[in-house]
Amino acid sequence: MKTTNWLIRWALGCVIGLGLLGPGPLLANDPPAKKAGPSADPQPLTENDFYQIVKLPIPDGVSLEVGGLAAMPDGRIALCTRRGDVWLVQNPTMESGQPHYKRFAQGLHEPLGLAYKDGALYTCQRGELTKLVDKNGDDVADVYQAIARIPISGNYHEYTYGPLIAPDGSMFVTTNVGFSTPWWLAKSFVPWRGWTLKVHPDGRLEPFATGMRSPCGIGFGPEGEFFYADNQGDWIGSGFVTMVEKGDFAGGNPAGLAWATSPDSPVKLDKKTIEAASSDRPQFELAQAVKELKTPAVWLPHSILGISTSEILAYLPREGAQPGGFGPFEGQLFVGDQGQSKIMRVALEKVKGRYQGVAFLFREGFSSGVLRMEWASDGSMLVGQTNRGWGSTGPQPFALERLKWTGKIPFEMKTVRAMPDGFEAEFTQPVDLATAQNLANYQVTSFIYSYHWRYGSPVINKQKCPVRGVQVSPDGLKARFVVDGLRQHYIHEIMLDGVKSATGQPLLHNTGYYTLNELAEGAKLNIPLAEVTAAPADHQHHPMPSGGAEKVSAKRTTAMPASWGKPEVSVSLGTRPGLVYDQTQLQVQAGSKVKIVFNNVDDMPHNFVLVAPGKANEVGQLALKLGIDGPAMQYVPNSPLVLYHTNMVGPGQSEAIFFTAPDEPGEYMFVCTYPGHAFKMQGIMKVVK
Ligand SMILES: [Cu+2]
Repeated sequence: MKTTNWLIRWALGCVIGLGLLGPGPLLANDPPAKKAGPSADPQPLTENDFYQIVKLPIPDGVSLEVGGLAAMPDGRIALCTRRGDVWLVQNPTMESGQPHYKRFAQGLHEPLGLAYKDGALYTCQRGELTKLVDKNGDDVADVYQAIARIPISGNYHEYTYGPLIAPDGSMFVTTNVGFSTPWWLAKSFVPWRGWTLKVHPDGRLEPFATGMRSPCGIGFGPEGEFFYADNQGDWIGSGFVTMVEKGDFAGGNPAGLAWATSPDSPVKLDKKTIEAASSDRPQFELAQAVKELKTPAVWLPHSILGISTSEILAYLPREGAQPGGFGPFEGQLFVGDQGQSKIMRVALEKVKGRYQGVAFLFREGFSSGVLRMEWASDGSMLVGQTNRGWGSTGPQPFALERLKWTGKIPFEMKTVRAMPDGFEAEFTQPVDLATAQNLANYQVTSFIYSYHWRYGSPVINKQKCPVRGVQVSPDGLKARFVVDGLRQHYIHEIMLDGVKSATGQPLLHNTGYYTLNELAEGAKLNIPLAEVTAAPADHQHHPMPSGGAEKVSAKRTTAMPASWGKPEVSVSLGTRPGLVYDQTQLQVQAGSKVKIVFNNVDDMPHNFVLVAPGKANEVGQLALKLGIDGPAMQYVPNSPLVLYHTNMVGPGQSEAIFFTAPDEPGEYMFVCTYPGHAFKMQGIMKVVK
């Protein structure tokens, strides 16, 4: 009976939702066949109830490591692989049987972008923007024409992305910096590395903007502006998306400024000005003095909303596409992530003429690293994937999948808008009034990252922001809440755990990250406000990763137990550049007294976490789930799978730990749980009788 009632309410909710969003597709499927639990609430739905991942078969023997995707007017999809091939895929939506693959071009140098225009395909090889033309209609390129040379030095990290073709026929191309010493430190060895370039139809290169470090993601914004996404690294505390205009120093990595003195450079900024500003303070402080430095429109907090930002795909009205055919998020951006095999959703707004907005997790669970997304002819999203040998949450080395909206509306924060005294969340379905009016269901925490030459950044200046009042709109689709202590330029984590839909569903994703570049103006909410309760003190302090022994637990003993006399096994374990330990096979006797000295000679923090056999990836996943609490917890999850661990050990530091080896023989694993390292940085500690 309950189930039936709920199904009716659910269906009603959907119809209401669709009605409010204007004409939309009819429900593609019946309501989910899940039964309501013993409580009055229905079983929580999952991402898969709303957006389904459909795998496309790939021909045997083909390493389809997708580097670029381009929709063709006839419904086919063209894709290039970083191995150097271009394929045409017929029937990618599998409406009439299996997809059919035809190799269109080969022998290209790591193409990482693809675009279609007027019967030709365009791709960026490392050192060239190339036009591919099939002259005789046999679906094989007969002409490989160099449109423009892109300078390369030969450094392994000099990827080239694009093109993205603008309405005027010019093409945006972005260039990765090279890496020098230490191995991760960006360097622009040749002109226009670390830049956005505009290539004109006559092949002329126009330097457009710099600050780029690893600009894998490029795309158009809501009004056709050029947007790009970057990856965490030196000078870049976390991934982000931002709009780029000519003359911007938009990413913040100064390597490309090596060419700012060139007469062709639209960015007149002294590289030394930036390098001298390296500090533990946030980027926006410097941006107030340096007008070219553009802080991100929207940050994607590291390890929470990805670790290696990739494609930007706008969900805008398209010719031939049914409005709303991919669900209720029109006007927003989808942003991929390679390392965590997932897609984020970014809702932008302009405040005082400048873009800012909120980012949410949208869909997890792809088979490999999400590198490229493109719209298929039926309105679904094609997702091209590769882990590039670096590893990704999705375990496959490559995949081509399609993300399909089921026609059901997930209960989500559709967007969050800045208000002069807080935020307004807009929902995809009406809320349940009782839970939406409960202030305890609103948690806001603000934080930011340091701007410095080191790799990445801890979360700094974290602060709890008390929520003091909430007003729900009469239609139940909006909740405006008053937040104390808003900070301009900061990321505000907005967690609405506990807010339910009128049909009793929890939010599919209950947390958004709003980058508050500008404070909104306008009327404040005139409602009685709750008293401020003291913010918990633990949110003020942010220990940098260190080898210090400030907190020694049962799993981390940094002084030899007095009863030992001396260790029975003493191991010195180090690190090497490229996310590896210097040894990956250790062996100890069961029950023996072990001392491990972990020497981190690398230039980024690492730790040593001994885990149960086969559990390195799982523990790595748990570490990622720590979110913005990760740094303070040394990225070590509180889990029985963790047996012993060091703290995060900074570059050039070391830490010794003492433990008794397990009694049970087996192949235990050790792993570094720093976000992004766990899938690569692993080893085995064999425990023998
Ligand atoms: Cu590590």
